Amino acid sequence: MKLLKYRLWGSCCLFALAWLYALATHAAEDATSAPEVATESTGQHDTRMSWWREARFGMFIHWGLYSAAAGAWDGKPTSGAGEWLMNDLQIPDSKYAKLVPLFDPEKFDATEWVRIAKGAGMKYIVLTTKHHDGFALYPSALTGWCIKATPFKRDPLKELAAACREQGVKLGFYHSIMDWHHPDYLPRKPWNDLASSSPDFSRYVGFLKGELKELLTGYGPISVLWFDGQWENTWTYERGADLYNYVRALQPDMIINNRVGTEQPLLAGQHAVGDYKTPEQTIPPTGLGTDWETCMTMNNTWGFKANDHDWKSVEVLVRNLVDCASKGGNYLLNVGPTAEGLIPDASIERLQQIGHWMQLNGEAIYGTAASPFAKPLAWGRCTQKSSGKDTLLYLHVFNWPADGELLVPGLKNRVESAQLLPIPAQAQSLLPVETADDGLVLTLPKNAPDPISSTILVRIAGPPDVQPVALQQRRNGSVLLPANEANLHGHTFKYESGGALDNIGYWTTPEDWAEWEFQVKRPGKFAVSAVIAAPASGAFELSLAGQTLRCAAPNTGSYTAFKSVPLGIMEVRNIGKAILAVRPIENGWQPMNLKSIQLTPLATTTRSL
Ligand code: FHN
Repeated sequence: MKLLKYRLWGSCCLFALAWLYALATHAAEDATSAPEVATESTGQHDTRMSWWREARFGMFIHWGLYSAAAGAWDGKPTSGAGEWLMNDLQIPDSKYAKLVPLFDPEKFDATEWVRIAKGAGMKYIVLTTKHHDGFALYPSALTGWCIKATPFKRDPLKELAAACREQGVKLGFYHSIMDWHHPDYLPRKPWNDLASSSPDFSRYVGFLKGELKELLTGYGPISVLWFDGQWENTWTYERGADLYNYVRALQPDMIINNRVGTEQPLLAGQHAVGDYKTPEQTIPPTGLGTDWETCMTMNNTWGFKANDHDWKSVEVLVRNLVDCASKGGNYLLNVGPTAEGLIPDASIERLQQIGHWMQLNGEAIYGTAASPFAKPLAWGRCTQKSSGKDTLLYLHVFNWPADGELLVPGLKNRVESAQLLPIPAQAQSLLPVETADDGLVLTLPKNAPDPISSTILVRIAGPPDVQPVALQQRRNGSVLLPANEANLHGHTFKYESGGALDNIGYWTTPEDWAEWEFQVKRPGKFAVSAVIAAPASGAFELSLAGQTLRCAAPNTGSYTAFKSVPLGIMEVRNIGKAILAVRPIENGWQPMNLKSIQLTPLATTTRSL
């Protein structure tokens, strides 16, 4: 009996020692003093970022236990994103666990996934190793809430890492700071029925670091660490800075996004932590003055949802990629594979078409810098890269000019050459270029090589020299007044840019009005038209050179269904400055998006300027 008591006493002591050691270890790893964020010289930073800036285009993969739910629970579809099912339907952890036996991705083929990404022109992949539900997609030694508990006894991260190495694609890991399952995570979710009675957030942070150590020492070089779920108030500046240092020490060449840092307001002496900014589901109107990457879904969900068929068109996706690059950013486009391990066909179809475009135009994206033009161009976007003493300007033409003349506004450089991509191996196919007082005018073939975005490579001498220019009448006498050149008077409406957007939007206040100032060299009568998108018909007034025109904006079906609408005839009698204004009509006004106003000279006055 005595022996038994001693054994019992002995094992209690051992357990207590082990617990104290674990506490000490986790606590030690959860240093919360305000550490100096890992410092490096600008040159070292640029070296570390260089492959990422060259890449411009990556694949985001949201794959986890939630994929087995496919966006529904007990037959009830969730209205939110697939990976937020547990939160949105307040599913208790103990019930959510019924997904575990359903996650058995027998059709998972890492080589195929990487082939699809590479074929689309994507240079890196970022895979969710753990999303907010806390389920680790790899066999962790720190928790049973991981892939070991499922029927799938392989390690998808190991297979993906090998496939990425094999095909020369960089591998990144997404890892959520927020954890709806771990008993020590705070704030505790009310539906977490497994949480411990005495949660210890520091112990959770020690666990989080333990997971990251497994990931950053077990799968070879990891190129990107994509943190997320940093917005709850338990995640402080100190913890973010400490975690940044911690993971940088494990893989010094790795790039870490800004979501490692807290969302709480920074205090004096604190600065944003992380190597790049991460706008989500939107493309900023201009660059962000630092490295940035827009992440975006192809439909409306990150994690797979069987009933989400709202897929973006290839046109929108390609133009988003171009738009990001033209503003000095990357585009991280998401796929949400099924629990079987398959990327949805609709995603694959789009990625294949994007890949075809990239095969012909990729040089205009990879390794490029932001446009030298202060504003988006009326006909599309521009990217650039230097070439010896020259600069290569890549003109991405979304809207091919009907009259075959493309104005590159304000560009003053000498042009060495201008030609369409892809450059044919045989004869030179140089485009005629003329210098006008408002920029360069390229004469283009009648048909656009690609209806989504055609690329013109213009080699100019020296760095770009772009001067501000007033809007002018074109040589064929027409005048284009684009949204981004409007003077906006009001506080509600604004110029929207990003992806397919290039318009005056949020015009919900009839007091707001817009005007354009432009130069007329040859007066005369003009047919006036506008490119408008509106979900309801409304009335507005045009004024120009002392005349007014009451106009009807049609219901085009939506704020993105743009149509060219004839508005009427107006006359400009004098050479020089003219001002055209658009004002809503009280009572008749309905919000509309306005892309541009066009003045086309009537036949009687048409002759080349
Ligand atoms: O809550 C997540 C969401 O599920 C998804 O992972 C996106 C992707 O960036 N990040 C968070 C929302 O901002």
